[in-house]
Amino acid sequence: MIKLYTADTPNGRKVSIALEELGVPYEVVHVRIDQGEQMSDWFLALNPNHKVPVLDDDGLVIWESGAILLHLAEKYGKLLPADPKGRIEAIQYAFFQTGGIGPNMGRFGAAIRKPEDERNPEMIQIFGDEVQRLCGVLDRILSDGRPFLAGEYSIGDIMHYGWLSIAVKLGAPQVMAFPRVVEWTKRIGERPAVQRGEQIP
Ligand SMILES: N[C@@H](CCC(=O)N[C@@H](CS)C(=O)NCC(=O)O)C(=O)O
Repeated sequence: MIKLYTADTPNGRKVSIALEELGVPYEVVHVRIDQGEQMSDWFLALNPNHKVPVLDDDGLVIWESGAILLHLAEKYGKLLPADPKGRIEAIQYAFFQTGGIGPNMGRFGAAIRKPEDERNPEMIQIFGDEVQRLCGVLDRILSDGRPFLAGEYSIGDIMHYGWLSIAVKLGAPQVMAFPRVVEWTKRIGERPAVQRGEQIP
């Protein structure tokens, strides 16, 4: 049985969205990161990096959302194109997210959520500009009319969706400046499996 340790965050939801898309049964453990539960001994034994998501697949424990999605896609033979070029493209987009949109949107969000008297305008500018630049890159990729990043729907799309869908819902100008990115985010959000995965936990 698959056990997913997650929280109501964009990174956690990547995995519930993928599991819903695969139609695989799984058990959910809600890790209360709002209460610091990720620092408890039992959780550190699963992930020394104290972050969700973590997947326990019958004793095989995996952390880092990209590694988890790659494992699931390979195990169930879905969410990765079958042809070698499409397959490595999907993996490339998954890596691109963990080094790009993930950390930059995370830090941008943290910077703008600070109380007004603690806000650092320089940090907001730096991370906001980088988010906008990365959205411009995605826009350029989508400009050839492809419906999804690697052609067909893949782990590369799921990795990007969580953060970008929040930004679109909030109307963040860094993302709204790129209609193709907004459209692609909405296309993913219409999938029933995505809507189910977004309800977890
Ligand atoms: N690179 C990691 C990022 C995971 C991550 O940042 N998780 C956040 C929630 S979105 C977390 O658990 N934060 C708790 C902490 O840092 O202590 C991944 O892709 O899995």
